[in-house]
Amino acid sequence: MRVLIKFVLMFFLSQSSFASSIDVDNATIRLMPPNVQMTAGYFTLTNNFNDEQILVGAKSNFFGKIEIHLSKKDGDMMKMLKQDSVSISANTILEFKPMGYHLMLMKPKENISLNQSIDINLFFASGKKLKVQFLVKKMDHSEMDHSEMDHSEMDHMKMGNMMKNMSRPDFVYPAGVKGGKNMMPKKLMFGYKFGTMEMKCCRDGTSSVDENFIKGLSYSMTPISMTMRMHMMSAMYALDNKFSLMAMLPYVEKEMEMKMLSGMMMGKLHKTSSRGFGDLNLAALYRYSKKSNIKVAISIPSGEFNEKDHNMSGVLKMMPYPMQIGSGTYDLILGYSFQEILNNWSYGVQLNAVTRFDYNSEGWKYGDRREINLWASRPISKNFSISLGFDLEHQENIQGRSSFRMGTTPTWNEYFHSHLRASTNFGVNYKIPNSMTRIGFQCGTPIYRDVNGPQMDPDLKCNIGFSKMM
Ligand SMILES: [Cu+2]
Repeated sequence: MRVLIKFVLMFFLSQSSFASSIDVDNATIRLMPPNVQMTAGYFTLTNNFNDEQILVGAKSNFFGKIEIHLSKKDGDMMKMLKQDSVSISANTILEFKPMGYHLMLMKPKENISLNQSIDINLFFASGKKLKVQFLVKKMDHSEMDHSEMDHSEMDHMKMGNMMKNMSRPDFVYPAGVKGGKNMMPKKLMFGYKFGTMEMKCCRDGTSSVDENFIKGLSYSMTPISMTMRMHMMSAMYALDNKFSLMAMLPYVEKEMEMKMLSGMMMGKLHKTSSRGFGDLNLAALYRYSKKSNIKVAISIPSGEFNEKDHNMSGVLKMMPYPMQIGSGTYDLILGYSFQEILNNWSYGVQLNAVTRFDYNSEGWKYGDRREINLWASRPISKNFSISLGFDLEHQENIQGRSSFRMGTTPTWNEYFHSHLRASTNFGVNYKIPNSMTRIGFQCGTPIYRDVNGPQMDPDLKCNIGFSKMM
């Protein structure tokens, strides 16, 4: 009995002396929207002891589960790490605050309301506990931590996974795949992509044809090669978790080498070139699910479609369809992207369809286009990933007829533009450590092509892309 009294006495004494030596101030719980099943608790902890105190956990009748977390910046990402304990050195103050240590309060028994006070017990390694009254307050969301994100449909573990995924080099699509991926809400992202395509003459059906074939079709000129370079500038802003807006503007450079097949200048080579800003693309992205999104875009005819250059005789002439920079038409672009990120690899698919409704003022339009792009990526280190891809594109013929059309070269023939082409692609993604900048590189070469020709056809297409989240 005496032992019991002594024990009880000791318990109360130590309890009270303990409480006076550890002070908790500003205990606050962040008010969350009603459907959110998770929030965070913050407070200031003062250790007046002459030795360190170790916080090992917290419990409350109000929450099904409480964990101690530490938010940490890892490159461009905030990560939350579960802590088994937090040590508070002798005679120091430790702040539990956004972007730092916090209590992760999960599975509330009922909805939390403003100014409600909730008791939470803090447990220390010494075996003591401290009862703290927390007050529910509205906190602004300017600080970036987990509560800024939408918790309504994901639990903490999934969110942790998402953040882990976003810091992976293969989170961003390979450079040859079109952009358009929902990012963090209220974030602005800039992108620059440089693409190049080398084309050779010529191909008809599934086999290549030479200049004699083209001469046999009574053309007096043939293209020999063509190079296309595109500088694509893009900006994306995420309105919220569901919607993002995107604008893309290309600067295009084209060069074509021609050869005279008959007449006085037979055998003569000639180069023509065109350059300028292409068609502006305005897109809305809608996150359809956690792994997929839908893109609806309008192509605005900001690019020139009556580019001229000097011909072999030095006369300024309208250049054929493939050398034009813009389409001259308002076009609808629909896209769908899916990406799944697994433990040590990821894969994705993207579909794109360009539909052109109207003819431009010169009386023609480019054909519709359908594309499918598949890829699989694998991180080979923290910052590098490699990818293998496959794409299939179907391009339709030009419709209508330009009033400047000439019968001298196959590039002016509206029926020599449709093709079905399959390519394999290889790519590398690199995420600059501790930065928000990513670089991607991808090259592809055709493995199957069936063209309406004679038509020029690419041997190699390469893209290098940069993106930076602000
Ligand atoms: Cu947390």
